[in-house]
Order: sequence, then structure tokens, then C-alpha cells
Amino acid sequence: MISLRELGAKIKNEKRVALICHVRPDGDTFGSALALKLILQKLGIEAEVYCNDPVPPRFFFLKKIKSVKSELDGEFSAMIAIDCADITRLGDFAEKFNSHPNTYSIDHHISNTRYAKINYVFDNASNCENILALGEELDVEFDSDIANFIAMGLMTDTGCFRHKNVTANTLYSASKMVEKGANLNEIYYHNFSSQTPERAKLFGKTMSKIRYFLDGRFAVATVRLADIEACKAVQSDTEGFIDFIMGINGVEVGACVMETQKDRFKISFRAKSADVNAVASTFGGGGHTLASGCQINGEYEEVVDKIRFAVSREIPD
Ligand SMILES: [Mn+2]
Repeated sequence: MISLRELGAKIKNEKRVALICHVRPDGDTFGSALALKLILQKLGIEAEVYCNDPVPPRFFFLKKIKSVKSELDGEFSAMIAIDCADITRLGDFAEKFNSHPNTYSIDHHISNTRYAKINYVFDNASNCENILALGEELDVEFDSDIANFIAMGLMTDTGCFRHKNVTANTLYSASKMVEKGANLNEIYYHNFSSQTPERAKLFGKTMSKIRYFLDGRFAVATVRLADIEACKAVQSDTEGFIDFIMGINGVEVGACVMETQKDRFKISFRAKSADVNAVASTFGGGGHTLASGCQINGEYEEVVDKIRFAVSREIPD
């Protein structure tokens, strides 16, 4: 792999750079790309940020998010993939990326497939830590916009500094960004707290009827189509429900069972230590050991019975 110093020396020579975020964009890919854009502009390098998917509304509080483009325009001396573990994460931009003679990948996923000509992959909690290191290597003075973008990646990829991936470097980076003017409270509000009254209502309705199985070690939250309708909520409002369940004392495995159509359910699993990848695989789904998902067709009680049985085999007595 290329060193940080070599990366900095190479990037300094670029003229016009395309910074490409991943599809289904998150706070780290936008934070990394927008911070790097401002860093490069301070060095007199032209830079634009692109994403093949639309910008989700939770990012609208950032004025500069409007500059993210959905179509590649003009010629670039280099294309840089930001926070993308593999080429499919670039969406429809993958083809242009692959045929460009000068490509970089700046990423923090250990699974990164080294698909670019120049790969800088460093296993930090967030890719924004890599961009911060690069900005320091390039000797750029950070302003409050850069600090806010870096801080957003730090916070969103660590669940607001709560996940196991947080290191001293993550917190030290956050400290430096606060010093440069980052507003952690505002980032927290828009990325983790802000919601519609309809979602709040759906949350209450769902949590008031959690079902417990296997001596309270398996908790199931259910969202039926009728619930969503009654609360005037939308399907995506259920995001994060599963994480709440995992905080309930005694719960080893949690499932959120969401009815997407009549007799069709999308199920998310979380575990403290059990293998829920194995559980989801039973039904043709998958994911990670501690976080997975699947779809099951059938009548609601039958579906719950099926997952209860599959989970019981993964929870030790
Ligand atoms: Mn990331």
C-alpha cells in the first residue's frame, strides 16, 4: 500500500479531481468527500463530489451538501473513490472509474478489494480519520466547514462514539475538530435524534407490544402495515428500532419483523454474541454475525414461530 506521504505528494499534482461517494450514502462518505474537496480547493486543485444516489434529507442541514452532483461532468486528472470497499459501491460510475487511467481509493474497510490504481486503505473507525490525516499531511489549515464534515463521519460511523470500533485516535480527532469549530450537537441532532411525529408515534406503538420468547432472551418487535397506516408513518421510519430492543435487559437476540406486503415480512436481527448470520441464512438472507436480515413469506404467527425456532438453536442454554 502507498504511504500517507506518497498519497499526499501524488494528490498535490492533480488538476481536476472527481470525488466519488458510495451508493446508499452515509455521513462518512459525504463527510470524507466534502472535507477532501475543501482541502484540495485550498491547494488550488479543482474538486467535485459525486454520488450515484440522491442525498437523503437528513443531510440537508449542511449548506454545502447542495454541491454534490449526480452526473459526472467534464474531464478529470484523477477519480477518487471515497469510503468504497469495492467497485460496486460506486454504482453506475464504476464503468468510468474502471476505464480512467488515474484512480485512487481512500477507504477504511478491511474488506477493500484494491480495485483502484492507487489504494490507500487504513483501518480506522471512520474514513474521515484518513481524510484528517491526509489534510494534516498536506499542511492545510482546517476551517469550521472541514471540521464539521470530518466530525460527521467520526460520529456516524461510530454510532456517536458508542460502538466497539472507537479508538483513542477517534476521540483525539473529534477533539481536534471541535477545536476547529465543529458543532457536534447539530450533527448529533440531524443524524441521530431528529424525527417526524409520525415516527415517534410508530415507535411507541411498536415498543408497547414487544414479544419475548426463550425466557426473555429473544425479543421481537413487530410493525404491521396497519400500524404504519394508523400512524401515517413510512416504512423507512422503522430504521433504528432494532437497536433500541438490544438495550433491553436479558435480551440476547432481537428481531424487528416488518410487514412489507400482505404475507411478506422483512426481518432484521441483532445479537449480543449469538450468530444471527446463521439464523438469517436459514431463510436465504445473511449479513454479519451480530447483525443480519432476511425476508420470509407467510402468515405472521407462522413467521414468528419459524424465527423463534431458528434463534433457539443459536442461543446456548
Ligand atoms: Mn465509512
